[in-house]
Amino acid sequence: MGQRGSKLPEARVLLLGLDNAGKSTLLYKLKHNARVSTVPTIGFNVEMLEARKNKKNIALTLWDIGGQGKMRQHWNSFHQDTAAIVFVVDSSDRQRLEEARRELENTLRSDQLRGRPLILLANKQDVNDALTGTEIKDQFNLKKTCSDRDWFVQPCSASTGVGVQEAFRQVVRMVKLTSDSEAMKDSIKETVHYFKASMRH
Ligand SMILES: Nc1nc2c(ncn2[C@@H]2O[C@H](COP(=O)(O)OP(=O)(O)O)[C@@H](O)[C@H]2O)c(=O)[nH]1
Ligand SMILES: [Mg+2]
Repeated sequence: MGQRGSKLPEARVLLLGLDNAGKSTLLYKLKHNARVSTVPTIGFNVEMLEARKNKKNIALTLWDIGGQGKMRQHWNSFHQDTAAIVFVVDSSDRQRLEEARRELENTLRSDQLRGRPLILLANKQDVNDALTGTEIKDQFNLKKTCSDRDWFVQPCSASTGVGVQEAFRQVVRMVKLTSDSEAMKDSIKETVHYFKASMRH
């Protein structure tokens, strides 16, 4: 009769973004508040973090899925039951910004991610000349792409830790718990809306 029995409401958070964006660094910064040297993720890393939401303890499971080309085809299998999407961008890599934008748009097209909140992390803000959160928001045209979901842009540096706790708090705030009746109602509404739309075709 230990901890195992006391199951907390759990929310799955997907950490997505191109390879080298800083997903693994961010995950370990959050988990251990430490700087660790990461290796390119093959497969995935997962960590559980506890938080408080609506006066309840909840457990967030953060899934850091390998961003490399050959893993991307598996992203879909991770989409099910996702409560929030965290998309990490390397704000200092202007050359791959367009690739990141396309990747995000593809991700958001997934049926299983419909209506899920998006927290976009404009990472590597410690690098000179990095694009600001606002610049990335505009370049990604988030207002338009995310008209059907809650979204938020958080500038941060996974290396120095600046903005990382704020990002986590924002995830907790925006995450939809399925045990939370309001979120459940939203999710039912979305499903009904979806069915109605597909009946018209
Ligand atoms: N300057 C800087 N480098 C970072 C930051 N976050 C990650 N990195 C570096 O970027 C590289 C890729 O990070 P990693 O977490 O492995 O990226 P992933 O492929 O998205 O998991 C590593 O060399 C990290 O040390 C950051 O905020 N600032
Ligand atoms: Mg990684």
